[in-house]
Amino acid sequence: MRLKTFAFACAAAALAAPAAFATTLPAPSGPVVLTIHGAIEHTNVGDTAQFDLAMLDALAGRTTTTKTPWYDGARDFSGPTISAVMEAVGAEGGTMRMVAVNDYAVEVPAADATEFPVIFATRIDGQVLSVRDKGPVFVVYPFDEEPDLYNETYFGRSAWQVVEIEIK
Ligand SMILES: Nc1nc2c(c(=O)[nH]1)N[C@H]1C(S)=C(S)[C@@H](COP(=O)(O)O)O[C@H]1N2
Ligand SMILES: [Mo]
Repeated sequence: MRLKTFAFACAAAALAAPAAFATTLPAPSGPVVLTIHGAIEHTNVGDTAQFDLAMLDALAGRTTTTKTPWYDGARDFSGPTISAVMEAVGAEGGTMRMVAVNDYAVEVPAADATEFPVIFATRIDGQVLSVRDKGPVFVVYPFDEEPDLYNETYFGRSAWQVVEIEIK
């Protein structure tokens, strides 16, 4: 019985291995919207992981319908989950330092992404978020599903116009 369990665990680990130990990401072919560096295992341009929009779209994502302090009423935000992006780069740190185009930066605990389905929204109501309108990447918490998050702590972590993330 114990041996069987062990054998099963080995088979499962072997199956998981190609993804878990992949050392490269495909290179971006379109305009780069997000660059991740620091404590990551998987890189594609030097020691950074760079994503174009198509690469972000290929990751597991979701649509979060929620009100926010920044728009009238509830809107549909969609994009990859932060956890999917962190998995894609093999993030190993406990903190994600989000850096925005206007040099706003905020440190977000990596645990937020495992506790809640936080997304890097690339679209609002199906339209690509332009830099003029909080794009290319906007950190969106599921406020309507998790009302306890609707406060200044999480508003501050709701960085918009994010272009760079340092994992540390
Ligand atoms: N890119 C960017 N994102 C940002 C900020 C910023 O200045 N730039 N401010 C943060 C903070 S500290 C809070 S509380 C809210 C502020 O939203 P408000 O400017 O609408 O009050 O957005 C967050 N996201
Ligand atoms: Mo804030």
